[in-house]
Amino acid sequence: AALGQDALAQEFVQFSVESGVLRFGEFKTKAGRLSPYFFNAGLFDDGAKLGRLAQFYARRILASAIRFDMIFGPAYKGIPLAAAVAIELARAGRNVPYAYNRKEAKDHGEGGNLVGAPVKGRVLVVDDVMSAGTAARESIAIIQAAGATPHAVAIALDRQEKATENGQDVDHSAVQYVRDQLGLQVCAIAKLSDLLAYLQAQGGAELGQHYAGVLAYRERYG
Ligand code: OMP
Repeated sequence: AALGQDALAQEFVQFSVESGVLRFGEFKTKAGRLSPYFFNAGLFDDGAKLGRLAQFYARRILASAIRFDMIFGPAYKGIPLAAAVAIELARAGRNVPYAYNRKEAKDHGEGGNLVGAPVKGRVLVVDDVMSAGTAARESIAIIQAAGATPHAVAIALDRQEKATENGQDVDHSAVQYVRDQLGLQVCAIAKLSDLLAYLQAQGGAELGQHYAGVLAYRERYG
């Protein structure tokens, strides 16, 4: 990586591109934005890739000043992420409880929508991507309903986009909104700016040709 760049983020972007997780083309995001790139964390789809992904999260989380008592993985995609990150944190000497939710209400057996450790204390949400911030708000509501404190969110990719409120774009970024209005710290392995730096560094190579389109997207929604 070039001087001044975030080496871990550059390494992660490269890993994501090589794994086919980060792709270029035309994609519609959850917020209805037409994006020239898409990050599909579900394609970290073997043990080695999932393990490596968890190492990236753990390094970022441990290097951050974020203090937390437990990990929460929002259904569905956050569940394997939270589990893998919990394993990796324990390996690094930080063994914390983890829990996740199910989307379907259960009226037999143990009951309730939460599985795993009791949801209490300062909770770190482990999720895949933040775009407009809708998923983060859903996790916050679940944690609050359990009587715990939503404290921070760890994501693989911060798309650095404007938040939406009631389906409308607003002037602040999703991360800004989550930090300032909802009071949660956000820690991302990589951001859109890291992806742009990576693409720019490819120059005339095939990947470098996506730079202009991704930059234009940031101008529009960033
Ligand atoms: P927000 O809820 O708008 O922050 O969007 C985050 C969610 O969008 C993620 O949890 C994914 O389900 C999905 N997503 C991706 O997985 N990768 C992307 O590159 C973009 C999105 C998206 O739809 O914005």
